[in-house]
Amino acid sequence: MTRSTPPPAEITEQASALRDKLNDWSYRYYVLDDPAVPDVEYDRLFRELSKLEADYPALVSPDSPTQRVGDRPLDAFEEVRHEVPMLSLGNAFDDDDLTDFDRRVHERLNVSGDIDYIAEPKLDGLAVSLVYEQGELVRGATRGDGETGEDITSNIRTLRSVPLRLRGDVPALVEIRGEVVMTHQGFEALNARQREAGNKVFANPRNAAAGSLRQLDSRIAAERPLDFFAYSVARLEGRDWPRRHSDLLAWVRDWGIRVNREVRQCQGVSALLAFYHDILERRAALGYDIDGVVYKVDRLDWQEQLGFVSRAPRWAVAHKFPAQEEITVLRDVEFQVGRTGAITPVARLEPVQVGGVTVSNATLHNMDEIARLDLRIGDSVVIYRAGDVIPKVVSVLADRRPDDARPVQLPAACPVCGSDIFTPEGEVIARCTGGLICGAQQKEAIKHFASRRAMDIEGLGDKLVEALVDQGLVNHIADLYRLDAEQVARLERMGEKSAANLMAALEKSKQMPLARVLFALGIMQIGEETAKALARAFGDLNALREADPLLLLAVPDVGQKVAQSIAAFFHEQHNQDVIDALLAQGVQAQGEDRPSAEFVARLDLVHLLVSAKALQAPLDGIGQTSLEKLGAHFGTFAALRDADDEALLQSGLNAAGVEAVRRLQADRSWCARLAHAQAQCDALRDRAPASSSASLPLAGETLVLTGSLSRLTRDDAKALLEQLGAKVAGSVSKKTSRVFAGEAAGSKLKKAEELGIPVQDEDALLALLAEHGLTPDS
Ligand code: I6G
Repeated sequence: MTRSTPPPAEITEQASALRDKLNDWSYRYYVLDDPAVPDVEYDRLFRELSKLEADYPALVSPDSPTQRVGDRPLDAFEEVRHEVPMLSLGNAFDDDDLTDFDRRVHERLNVSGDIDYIAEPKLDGLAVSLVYEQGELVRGATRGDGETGEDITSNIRTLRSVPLRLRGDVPALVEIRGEVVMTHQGFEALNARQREAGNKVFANPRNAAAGSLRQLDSRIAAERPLDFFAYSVARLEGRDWPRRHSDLLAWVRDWGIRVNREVRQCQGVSALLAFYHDILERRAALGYDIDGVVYKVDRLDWQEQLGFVSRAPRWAVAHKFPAQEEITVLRDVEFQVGRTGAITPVARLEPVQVGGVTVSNATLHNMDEIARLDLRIGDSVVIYRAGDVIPKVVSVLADRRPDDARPVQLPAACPVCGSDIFTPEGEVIARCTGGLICGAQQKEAIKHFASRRAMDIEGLGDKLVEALVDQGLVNHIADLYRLDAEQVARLERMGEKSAANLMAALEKSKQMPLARVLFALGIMQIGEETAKALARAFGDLNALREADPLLLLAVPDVGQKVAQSIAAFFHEQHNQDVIDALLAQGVQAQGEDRPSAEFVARLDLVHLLVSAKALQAPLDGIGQTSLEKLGAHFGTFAALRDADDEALLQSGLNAAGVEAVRRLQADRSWCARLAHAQAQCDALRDRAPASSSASLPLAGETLVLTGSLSRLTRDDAKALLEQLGAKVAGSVSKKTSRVFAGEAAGSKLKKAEELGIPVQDEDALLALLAEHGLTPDS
């Protein structure tokens, strides 16, 4: 197919049907608040349409839902003159202001009795104007100064809650006004992404929405979680105006544009006040920031009669809520330890009222955030509190900094257990390394240890762990094995039988394989797969717990972060003590006892040097090829350490390489470390089996299991296949060699078929296992 290939009629129809369906689903989702299908189904059809449009570019229409991805960056936004100015609203700050407003409306209209008002939340976002001609979105603009705004059409087109084409019976022209906001959820997710990418984080959702709408590159705007809510119609051509504002809002909805679901008709001031208090109470749960509510006289003829005063309508008023931002003083920063060992700085503040609540603490996330804010103790800070979200420090008022302001420092030791604090390479969150003994982490550590995929201690559920710790019977995992049946039986809701069962389960868990025990220790970054790889490589716990990170880096899939996390864990004496206690209680941690031949084969001098360089040894200016030459020439670190210039040149190094090795030779601590690591490698090599075991029957195969199996669990199937040397992956890719599909297999099966990967059923799987002497129960 080429760009010029005209689409066949049935393809054109198919694309049109897909577009209609997607637009209809968007309408159901955004306007009716009644999703027709799960998101995955929307995404599936969306991909289908994208594919058709990619194959036949002539099918692409400007109002296709696929045309929301953003366009080329602009140099600047064009100016837009608003034909009907975008005015502001007068404010009411209390009940008296509101009563005055209602009295003025009565007086001007010269009417008595309750007035019909339309009330709705006042969203704290950015006012925008949307112009639709013959139903098609032709322009989106910011408010600007009310007279002139900026043309942000390309950004507005990326918002899924803004239809590119109106539905139903549309007027020749309509200009709709409303607010663009970012939800709390969208805001938190965006800031998390920004933080991760080392980009600027936004102080509040309003700033984030404003920054996103003012992106000259609409592809960036397209990735920002922005939402639109319409609140009025400014121009209407080709049809008569209705009688009421509420009729207009109903039309807007029918045209497929979202109007806030909280809009209500209220008669008289008392109904307005009831609305105000109801929304104020539910403010936190709305999911987006609001700074008040707006009341409008419903009858449009009355609106016209009332007119405007100093650029604000006399027929509407904004009833303001207490502010969500306040200024206060940072008294101190304390550090809290989370259940997973994450160390979080917390701001202790001079108490201040924010949004009607007294705030004296705020989160600071991590040390990078403190550096970004340039925060010192004693500073005046701006606090933001969105709904029931924990308040945040969003900025520092640097010009108010007192002379005695002090910098914030991360403590060297965990404030709960005194273990070292460690910030993994490339991460911003500092962590306590006392995973096994830290009081803040103890319950989580024990629950994880007992869990099914770890030590699988049946009967030791979360509630029982809580009770054991709360009663002081267990402080760390090794204490579990010191429990006796009588102590346990005395606990609430435990009887002799349950206690005896628990004792039996604990006894059974002593025979767990090394990989399970490693996983059960809850070392940061060590999931089940890494635990298996470590167990396979080292074969026993003692070699592993002493290993230098240089050796750990030779284990498949272990990178610097993981290696440093393991080393930090075992470096902590408390953790070593708990492991000793576990072993003393009879926990076996059974491995192969010997390191694997493949692992040991990797532990040569080249590996040590390459890893040392990665861990910042003074080897700058020497590349991989030269390190390989050194490894091949000298064989051991001892030989390299003693080499003179001549020997180094003989190995094939150039002058810069020689200089680099000289620097390494002069670095006593690196020399000692490399010598020690070399000794560890030699010891492992001595214990390794002579030949490689890579000749397992399924070595080199990557398999995927999908659907439900009836004769064995997927976990068991995985374990058995791995015993035969296969890698069992979680998703299908080009690397997959075959797929075993049980009942009701879904997307993985489909993908395998698309990629032409062989698919077999459960019988074939069982036959394969049986062929190699394995049965589900073996
Ligand atoms: O700034 C505003 C927020 C909400 C408004 C507004 C509104 O209605 C819910 N309505 C008007 C008429 C104006 N500003 C001028």
